[in-house]
Amino acid sequence: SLFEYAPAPESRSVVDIAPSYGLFIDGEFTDAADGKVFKTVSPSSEEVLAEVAQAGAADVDRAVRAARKAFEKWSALPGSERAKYLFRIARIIQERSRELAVLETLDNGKPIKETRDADLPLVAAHFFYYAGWADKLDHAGYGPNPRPLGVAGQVIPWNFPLLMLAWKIAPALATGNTVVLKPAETTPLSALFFADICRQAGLPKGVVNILTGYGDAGAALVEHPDVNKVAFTGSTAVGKKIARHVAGTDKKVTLELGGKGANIVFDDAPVDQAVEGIVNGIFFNQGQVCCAGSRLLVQESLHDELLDSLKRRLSTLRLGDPLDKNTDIGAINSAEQLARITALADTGEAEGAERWSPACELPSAGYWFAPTLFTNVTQAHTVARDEIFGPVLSVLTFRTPDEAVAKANNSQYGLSAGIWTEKGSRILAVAGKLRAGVVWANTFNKFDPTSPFGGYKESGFGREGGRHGLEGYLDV
Ligand code: TXE
Repeated sequence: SLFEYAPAPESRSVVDIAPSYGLFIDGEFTDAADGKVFKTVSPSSEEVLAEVAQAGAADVDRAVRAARKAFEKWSALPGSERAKYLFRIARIIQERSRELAVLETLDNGKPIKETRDADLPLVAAHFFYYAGWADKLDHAGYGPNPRPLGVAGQVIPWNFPLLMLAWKIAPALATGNTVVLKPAETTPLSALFFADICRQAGLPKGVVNILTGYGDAGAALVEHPDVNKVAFTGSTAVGKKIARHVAGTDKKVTLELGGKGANIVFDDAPVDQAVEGIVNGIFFNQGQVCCAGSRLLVQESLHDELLDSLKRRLSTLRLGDPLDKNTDIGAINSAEQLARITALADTGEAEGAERWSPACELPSAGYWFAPTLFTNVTQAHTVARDEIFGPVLSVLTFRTPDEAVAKANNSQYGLSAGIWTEKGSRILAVAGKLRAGVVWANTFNKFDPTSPFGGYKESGFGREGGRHGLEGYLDV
């Protein structure tokens, strides 16, 4: 199918990384106004991949002005014309998906199995999906002539660099907005390759602008007076800062923040299938996933059997070179993130939770963390409450469905949850009581561009994906 196209990548020779890259403003690659640059390294080897321009406030201003100018023409195009560009971008992404998968694996550290089979197919799927909406906005259920907001300032994280870009840029362009996007400082490369794809697709200048840089550039973008819409995915702390700023302006905002997803396993669950779902839920992308199933809630009567199976399965996971097609667990994205994970895991141990990891050798270079389980965890433990954003699973138990729901909802976050049971009626009853933006049943971490995604509580607000994802970019 269109959405599953993914040729098998093999080696890094399929991607040609230049020694240095500029900012992408008004259709051209350009140096930062003050000439600043920073290096991006491969987290699996600490090898410097490239030097990248570091945007400052003057560059933000230049990019926003380019986007504003482009907005007049872009928003006036018939939707069917915008759709053509988006379809073209989607097809080029498919054609270049082998190269992009290897690039993403190098810059992010995640296994090629994931970039090839999950990230890239989903990136293309988002562009196809929103291309399809561009000429049907009158029929989206928002009344006639919904109108674009203007210039969208978008700031994204490093865990799914190209996919988060697709989640942000595809709906913005389909609805007639123009974009200034800042990728995360540890993963700038795929966004710059995307800029090249925009040129290849003949996208009019200024419709998409890419500013590589740090949080100060993100803040300058969010605070620029000529930005009409802010879309952010990242930490809850920065999300709150952004919300405070936006509250004093006429900007629209969507925020997709942290999570502490509960994966609830009832004693009638198919154990082997549940074990695969638990592994996928917390070790996919080394657990650096906002909707990760980082809390396992298992019914008491199944606890010992499930934990035995889970430990056996974890002992078979292969950690190592992310470009190896057999690798299950890649590198942690940065030294900072590794330090955060390490500190939280140490806190878990200090607070008395029981720590377990399978025997596995960590490579000497790069940033690595072994898959880790915490058992004997109570709700008071830090590892049961804080987002760890790493390959660390906290195991809690429950006796009744009501207790499972109460524990799952006992979190500042409300992004995701999973339910494992043979009983359909129980799935519906429990799902309806969970305060989580997405609830999976007998599966986990399944994504689809047609489904809205977003959080309750401190996981943010607004929805991305699906028809709901259009709403954040339209005045209706
Ligand atoms: O996030 P930041 P970090 C969580 C996860 C992780 C923690 C810290 O728990 O351990 O956050 O990660 C830009 N104004 N998530 O430090 O700083 C920054 O340059 C505007 C969950 O990487 O929020 C980057 O592009 N932008 C999450 C982006 O924000 C600012 C994904 C995210 O970085 C800014 C990532 C500012 N003041 C981390 N400061 C998820 N929801 O999936 C930084 N940035």
